[in-house]
Amino acid sequence: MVFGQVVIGPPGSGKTTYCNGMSQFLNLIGRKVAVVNLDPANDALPYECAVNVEDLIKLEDVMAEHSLGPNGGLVYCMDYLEKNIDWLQSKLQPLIKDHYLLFDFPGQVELFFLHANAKRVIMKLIKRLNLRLTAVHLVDAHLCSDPGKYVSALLLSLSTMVHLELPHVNVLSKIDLIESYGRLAFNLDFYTDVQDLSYLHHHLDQDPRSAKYRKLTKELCEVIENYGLVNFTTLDIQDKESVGNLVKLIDKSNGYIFAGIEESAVEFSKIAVGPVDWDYYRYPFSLVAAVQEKYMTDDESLDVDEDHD
Ligand SMILES: Nc1nc2c(ncn2[C@@H]2O[C@H](COP(=O)(O)OP(=O)(O)O)[C@@H](O)[C@H]2O)c(=O)[nH]1
Ligand SMILES: [Mg+2]
Repeated sequence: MVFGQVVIGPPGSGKTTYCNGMSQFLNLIGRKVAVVNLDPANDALPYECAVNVEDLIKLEDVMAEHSLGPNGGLVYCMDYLEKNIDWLQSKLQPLIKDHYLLFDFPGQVELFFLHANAKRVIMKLIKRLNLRLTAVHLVDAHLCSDPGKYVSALLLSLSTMVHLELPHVNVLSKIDLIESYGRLAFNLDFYTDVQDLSYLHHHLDQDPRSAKYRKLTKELCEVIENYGLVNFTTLDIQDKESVGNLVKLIDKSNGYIFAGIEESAVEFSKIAVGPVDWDYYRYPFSLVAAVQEKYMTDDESLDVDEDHD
């Protein structure tokens, strides 16, 4: 069984930095990590990547050749990757024996809540290579500083969860910068726990641009609350404790914490079918003797064998 993470989120939310930091952290705790760059426009990679989609296709070439803009170009690239899934599979095959995988995806969010090709790439890999993947969805924490932007982050997170159908962890990234955006309208746990969005309405009214969409925003908040799926954890990629807490969550979501359980299940079944070599169903000899002494006369005494027969 091979475990890993699908790292997604809007452009600039910190995906590439995350893959770099996360791979170093996982190395430190003894996991062999392979980072797979699936962003065909990811220039100047800070990490050493085990597989690079740019060896297959480059966004720049696609845009020039097919007169496409960056968004159309990326949809084309994902389509091309799906058609050439055998190429990716052959590159990953030697790694899956002993590596933990980190997939660095492009930031075009519509690839993950609208188009089907990125999802199909992921699903094919899961099926062919028996992967256990968690989607780690990064959203810049600065979106919390504006109620309208926060609602759009919630909506994006929800639609990505529903579309991808993977174990999913939403992350407010760059949390170390949150104070630099001014005082938040609520405590941080209001934004992470997503408990009662009705408190946002008052703040939305204060901005004339948001007030215009009051009814729409209210309805959207209700949709988000009715699903009850979205919450966030926070991340400062430079803080080991913050990364460690996130690793624990991800390990729970994709089952990494149960990775050794298959072996122990085999061990357990060996014990279960084997002969019982201890008398777990008998009263201990000392207890029987005590009962004897208390309730019975000598000639009525229980016949207790030395070897507990
Ligand atoms: N302060 C801070 N900056 C970060 C953090 N994560 C990413 N960044 C910065 O955010 C910018 C965008 O990051 P990048 O990884 O390229 O984002 P991507 O487009 O999602 O791959 C870079 O300048 C990073 O240095 C973080 O946890 N804290
Ligand atoms: Mg990137």
